[in-house]
Amino acid sequence: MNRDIIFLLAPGFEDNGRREYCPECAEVWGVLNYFPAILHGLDIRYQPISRPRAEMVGMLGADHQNCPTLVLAEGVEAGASAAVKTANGQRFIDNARDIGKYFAHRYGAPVPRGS
Ligand SMILES: N[C@@H](CCC(=O)N[C@@H](CS)C(=O)NCC(=O)O)C(=O)O
Repeated sequence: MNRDIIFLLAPGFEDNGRREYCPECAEVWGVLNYFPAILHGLDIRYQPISRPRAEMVGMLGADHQNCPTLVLAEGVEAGASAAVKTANGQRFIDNARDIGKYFAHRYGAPVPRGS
């Protein structure tokens, strides 16, 4: 199985003089905790809070460093509802709610309510 790549910030990082977490990354982790089978299809790559996020820049370019971002595995069908963008020949989804919709499409997880 070709694995999707997901870029997330680590659960706790130092910024603004305190420890913080990224609420949107936590939303993704909430879905993964509900439906852990999705994890088999994912390659999780933690990024630093500081920019540039070298691994993301290398893959998507400097304009696409949002976390969470999911990069679709090659050849995978994205599904009609997914907000897929393209950069450097890679297809990606850069917000938590649309990543949830993609999980529903690809892995058969429930759809986020309201979407
Ligand atoms: N609309 C995005 C927003 C996510 C967001 O704001 N992520 C922050 C971290 S909490 C981020 O990576 N911002 C870009 C940056 O820090 O360079 C989503 O829903 O996933």
